[in-house]
Formats: sequence, C-alpha cells, structure tokens
Amino acid sequence: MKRLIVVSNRVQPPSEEASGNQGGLTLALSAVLRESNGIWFGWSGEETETYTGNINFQKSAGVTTATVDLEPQDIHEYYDGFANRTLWPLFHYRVSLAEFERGFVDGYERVNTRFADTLLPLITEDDLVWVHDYHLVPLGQRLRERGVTNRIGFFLHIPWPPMRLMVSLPNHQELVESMFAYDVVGFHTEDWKESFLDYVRAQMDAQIDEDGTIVWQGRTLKAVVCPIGIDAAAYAETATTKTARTMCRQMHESAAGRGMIVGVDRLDYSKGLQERFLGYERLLSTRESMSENVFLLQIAPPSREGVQTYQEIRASLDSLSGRINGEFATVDWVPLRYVNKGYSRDALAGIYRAARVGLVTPLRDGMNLVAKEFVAAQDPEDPGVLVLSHFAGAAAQMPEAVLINPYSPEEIADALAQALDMPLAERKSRWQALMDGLLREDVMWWLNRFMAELDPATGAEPEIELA
Ligand code: ADQ
Repeated sequence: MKRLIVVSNRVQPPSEEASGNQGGLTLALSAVLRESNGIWFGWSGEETETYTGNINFQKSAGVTTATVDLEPQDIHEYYDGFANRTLWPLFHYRVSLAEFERGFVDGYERVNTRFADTLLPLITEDDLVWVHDYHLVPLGQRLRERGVTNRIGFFLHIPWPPMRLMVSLPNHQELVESMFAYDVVGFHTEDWKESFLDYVRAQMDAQIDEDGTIVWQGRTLKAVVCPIGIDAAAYAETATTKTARTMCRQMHESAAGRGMIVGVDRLDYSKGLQERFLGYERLLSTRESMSENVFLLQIAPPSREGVQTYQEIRASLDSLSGRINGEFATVDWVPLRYVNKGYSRDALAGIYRAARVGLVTPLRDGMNLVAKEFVAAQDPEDPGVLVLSHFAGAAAQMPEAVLINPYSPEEIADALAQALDMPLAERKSRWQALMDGLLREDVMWWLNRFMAELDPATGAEPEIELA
C-alpha cells in the first residue's frame, strides 16, 4: 500500500489511553495512516511569536503526526479570518454574515504557502496526499507549484454553496481554479457536488463527463460524492459501556418519568439552535397536555469564541433559553436544560440512549454526525426517534428520520409531537432501516471509497479496517 499523507488544519492524534473516546474520523484516518506508515500534518493549535516551520513529530498509537505552530497574525487572518469569518458563513449560505477583507485573503494564502513549504520535504515519490477542508483549498496548487506530481485529493467537510452565492466571494475564481491542482475532490452529497459542477460549468466553461470528471485548461479533476459515516458498530458498543450505562441511568432518574428530547452541537449559527428553541417553545405553547411530560436537553459547548458572530449567537441563546424557562417552568420542572460544555464520547452515547427524541436542526450542514451517533446509540428494543433537518447532508442518507424544515417552528413542534407519540413498532422499523444504513455506509466505507478514487491504479477499493 502506498504511503498516505493527510493534511488538515488541526491534527487530532489518536491516543492510546483514550482510544474509546475518539471520533470516527480520527479512528478511520488513524487506521489508514497506521497501515500505510503515513503522516498526519497540520497546525498544532499552538501559537508562536514568529512562524519557524519547525515540525514537531510525534508517534501515538502507531500514528505519526507532524505539527507546526502558527503566529498570532496567521491565526487571526487565516483561521478566525478567512476560514471562519469568510468561507464558513458563505459556504453555509449565510452571505450576510460573511466578512470580505483582503487581509484575511492574504493570511489564508500565507498559511497555505507556509504549509506547502513545510510539508514539501516530507513528500516522497509514491506518496498519496489527502487534504481536508475549507481551510486548505489552495494547498494543492501551492504543492504543484513546488513540483509535486503525486496524486493529491481534497475532501470538503462542509457544503459547497450555490453558484449565485459563491460569486459574492471577491476571489472566487482564483479559489476555485486552484482546486484544479487536485486529482479528486470529494463532497458529502449530490447537492454540494452539483453546486460545484454548476459553478465550473457556468463560470469556467469546463467540460464535465457523466462520472464527474471535469476537464479545464488541460487539467483533469474528478468530483465524487462520498458521504462520511461513523464507526457505527463500535459506537453502538460504546453506548453499552459502564460510563454510558451510568449516564443513561442518571438521565432516566433525573427525568422523573418525563420524555427527554436531546440536542448536541457545537455552538454554531449553522446548527439552527435558535430555530430549535423556537420550535420547542411552540410545542410547549400549543400542546399543553404533552408539554409538562417532556424536557429538552441542549448540550452546546462554545466554539470559535474569537469570532464575534459566535459571541452573538451565544448571547441570543442565553436570552432565549431564559425566556422559555421563565415562561414555562414550574417549581418542579425545567423545560429547557441548556448546558454549555462538552462530554466524553461514552457519556454522550449514554445521554443519547436515554432520549426519546434526537433533535437535529441545522440550517445547513455538510453532513452532521450527531444525527448518526444518536441512531447508533439507541436501544434496539426501545429506540428513540430522530427528528432531522432536510438541510443536513445526513438527510440524504436518512430518509427514515422524521424530516423537518427547521425554519418552521410549527413543523418542528409537529415533528416532536409525532416522535413523542410514535408507537414502538414504528420506532423500531424506522430505527432498523437507519441503523442498517449506518452499518453499510460507515466511516471505513467512506475512507475506502475515497482512497479508491485517490489511487485508482490499485484497481479496487482497498479494504482498510478499524484496528
Ligand atoms: P461539525 O460541524 O463539528 O463537523 P458534526 O458532524 O455534528 O459537526 O460533528 C460534531 C462531532 O463533535 C460529533 O462527533 C459529536 O459527537 C461531537 N460533539 C458535538 N457536541 C459535543 C459535545 N457537547 N460534547 C462532546 N462531543 C460533541 C464538520 C461539518 C459536518 C460534518 C463533519 C464531518 O460541519 O457537517 O458532518 O465535519 O465531515
């Protein structure tokens, strides 16, 4: 097997001690890196006064990581700036939140160039290079300019916006043209891929074959749909570990016979948290007989706190949750439990398992792994119901969820009522269909599928398995 070099903004080295507490993506990438003796390269998350390009190599659980520190201006312009204040809102269809500043573009270019310079000496002749996500779109081109002829793939974890939105980015052309340095580009859904194809067709006059192969100015790029999965079988087991069972029992006890609705997200405006609260509020105000028998647990640890829009959403959720509890709470019932901290993977699995409903309402989401984890954690004999936004990439693979439009509080309230009242037989049959899909298209399926496109010379999909 050829050696794989994975590049992502942040590197999440696997840890031997906490092996049960790692996300599916880390587990999957670690499996292929271990097997191919590869390297995972990216930002350490640490700051240094001046960028040195010194690489910190570490080996953990059989995986080699190579990380660099960034200087404060890089973090401000590249990470908080162009990545999270320009591309993130724009790619989630929130043009009005996107900030277009040349300084951000310069910082983004600078960090991508620095990454390319630093990574270059590590790449040897036969290596495959796999670049991840919107932080690093131009990295492939920077590597090509430095003479790299290896196969290089790119995977976008977030949506690709419709062409009419994309063109509001001042340097849109340059950014998309740079993607033609890659051999393969992967998206979670047909929708995101189609938006990309629309753009290259209309703006660049590129030729597109039926299989997604795009030819533009002598370069060939293959666009593929490759939806990420979770380690479904392992996750289902996680939900029965001691920590998970203890958490599940505690949740049942504290629920005092009430049905729990659960939401778990990074605190981000793309996740539709305000809309979720408003939908739940509608349930409380329109279905009195049901409302005192439920509560919503929303877990949302803050993220990207250096960005003002994130401070604003946090403040508005604080006030909305206060309003809802102020209006509906009684002496022995808090209708909305709003918690701003993260939980370990096994504790979270126990919380999911204790819930009657998983409520996932993004306004736009590349995939959404919480929806998948919620399903995998359920008790097959008494499963909870997933209520899922049409606008999450996951909806394309999960038609047996109760699908909703998160912009409509009435639809959310109706779906919650339907889920809370759903007979056991229907819950079981929906859950079984969802779980079958998660097991079939799990995270290793995703990885092997992308690797087969990245290295078509091998002829067949590699069969890397979780350790
Ligand atoms: P995210 O936007 O971070 O990922 P998501 O797919 O939901 O969103 O993944 C979040 C992960 O963090 C899940 O594994 C979840 O368990 C964990 N998590 C969330 N809240 C937590 C909490 N309070 N405590 C502990 N863990 C928590 C981006 C894209 C998504 C895409 C993924 C993967 O935005 O659309 O699905 O990448 O491609």
